[in-house]
Amino acid sequence: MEIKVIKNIMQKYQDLAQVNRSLLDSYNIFSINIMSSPGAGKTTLLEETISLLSGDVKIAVIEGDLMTSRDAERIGKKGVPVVQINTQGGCHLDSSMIDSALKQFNLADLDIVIIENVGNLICPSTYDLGEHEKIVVISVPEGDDKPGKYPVMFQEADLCILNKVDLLPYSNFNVDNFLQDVKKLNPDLEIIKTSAVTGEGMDYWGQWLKNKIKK
Ligand SMILES: Nc1nc2c(ncn2[C@@H]2O[C@H](COP(=O)(O)OP(=O)(O)O)[C@@H](O)[C@H]2O)c(=O)[nH]1
Ligand SMILES: [Mg+2]
Repeated sequence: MEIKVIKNIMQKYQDLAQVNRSLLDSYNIFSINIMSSPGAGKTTLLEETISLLSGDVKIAVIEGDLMTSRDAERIGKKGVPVVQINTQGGCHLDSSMIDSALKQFNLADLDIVIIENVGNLICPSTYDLGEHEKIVVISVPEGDDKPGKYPVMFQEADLCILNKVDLLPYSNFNVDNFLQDVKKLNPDLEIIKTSAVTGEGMDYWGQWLKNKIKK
């Protein structure tokens, strides 16, 4: 009986994810779910992406954190619509939270909705929020061994961003080992190397995102 209840809850989240995706589709909006450990550089990448694409592309951001609205304040300063979700201890966002957040935006005026998930390489990987693509961000100081340790995240991802490449000269991060490990888990996963600080790779990433716009 208990198992049945759990199943029903999961089905509810899955159905709502589909509702979110259909809503985004009806407005021709492309949506991504960005996941990483805390501090890999998600918010910084978003700040720089907004600077890079503003004018051309209309972006809104949903920020997920356990507590505080610090990331939403950072994104708000960039002049785009932003909603902060506080999970109050929850380790991932779910589709009902995204449903509530989407209601805060004027969807007719958007090209892209970017979701910054709670910092964590485990829980967020298996929750469908209704996004179109999942992006995993790994940063150089975390070490090159993370794909093997957190395989589901890399198996579920549609794109991998290797951030903080400006720190490679000061680290023992082995890019070849990293690429090989990722390939074993997800042979077709594209990897973009970036530095949100020096701007390396940011034009390529901006173009990747622009190519996904549906209108
Ligand atoms: N050296 C370097 N630092 C970065 C880069 N991207 C982000 N950071 C720094 O990493 C820290 C965490 O960044 P933040 O964007 O808040 O990470 P988040 O927790 O994933 O959102 C901040 O001090 C950023 O300035 C990068 O490409 N290179
Ligand atoms: Mg952040």
